Amino acid sequence: MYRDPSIRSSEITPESLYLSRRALLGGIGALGAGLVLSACGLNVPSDRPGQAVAPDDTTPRDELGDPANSFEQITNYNNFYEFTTDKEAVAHRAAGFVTHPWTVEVTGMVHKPRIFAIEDILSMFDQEERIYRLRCVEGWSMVIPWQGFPLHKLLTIVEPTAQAQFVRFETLYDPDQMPGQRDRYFPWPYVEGLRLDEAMHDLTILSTGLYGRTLLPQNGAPLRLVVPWKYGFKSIKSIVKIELTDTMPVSLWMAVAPHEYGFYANVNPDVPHPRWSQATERRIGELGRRKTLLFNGYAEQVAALYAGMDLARNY
Ligand SMILES: Nc1nc2c(c(=O)[nH]1)N[C@H]1C(S)=C(S)[C@@H](COP(=O)(O)O)O[C@H]1N2
Ligand SMILES: [Mo]
Repeated sequence: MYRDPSIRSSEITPESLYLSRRALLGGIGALGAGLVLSACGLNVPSDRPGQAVAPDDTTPRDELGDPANSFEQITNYNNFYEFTTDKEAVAHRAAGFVTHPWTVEVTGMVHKPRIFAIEDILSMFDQEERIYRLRCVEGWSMVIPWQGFPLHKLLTIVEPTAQAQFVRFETLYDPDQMPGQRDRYFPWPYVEGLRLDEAMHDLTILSTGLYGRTLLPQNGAPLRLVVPWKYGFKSIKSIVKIELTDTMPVSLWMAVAPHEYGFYANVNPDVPHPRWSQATERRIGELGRRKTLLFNGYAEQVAALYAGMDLARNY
């Protein structure tokens, strides 16, 4: 790889590597035991989510012009309960997580069920860059430059049958590696689900990397879902199984607290969580709060999926 000899290696951040690569490529710039839980959060987020890098005109930006969070922030402030509920300890606790060999079984109501090795997935699908906002249901957000590919490409290959209406995703179950799974309060493994039309939407991706680097364990290596118009908990990490079904899947959070976390979980400033408002959010690295956007700012692309639906009832 080309290195500018005037830059000391200690100054080469993942962002600068990523940006130089982009430039080379011509790219542009109610709860049991009375426990009170929030999906993905036991505590109020702290204010030390990793080092910020002041955005400049080389910083990747989303389509609204919002600058991406730094690699440091994105990889050191995580929700991944299989490792720990402490957001700033996930990176350390997940460091030795074995993501190779890895297979993803795609099964259920499909004509061509298949077990993909992660290498197959990486070689079969071109990796695209998608700079998306991620809004956690707890009230914080980031902008993340993902690499990945649309889920519909994988689903098309396995050919869903006419009966298939939903897609159910499962994370690895391995308490030896994921000590959080010894916590019997949660019905492991982590499960999430989408309606088939949501899963086929072009904004819905399977991610394999960020900032031009292979995904790290804390971000859901080697393969995680990203659904940018839904609360972050829908974006399930470290997926081992994808099942097409005619039954609405029950996600881990629905099982734990059904009146707080529904199947849809679309970002919506007008539908408060039972215990807090969703009208505003704290962008990691910013002071103060900003207004939360309907469907996290992706309404133009996705509102039609929910035409005629009561979004307060279908939370
Ligand atoms: N398997 C699994 N997937 C998960 C979670 C989790 O605890 N386990 N947390 C979710 C939540 S609450 C959020 S906000 C995002 C955070 O993704 P990030 O750490 O990559 O920013 O991952 C989601 N995916
Ligand atoms: Mo979250």
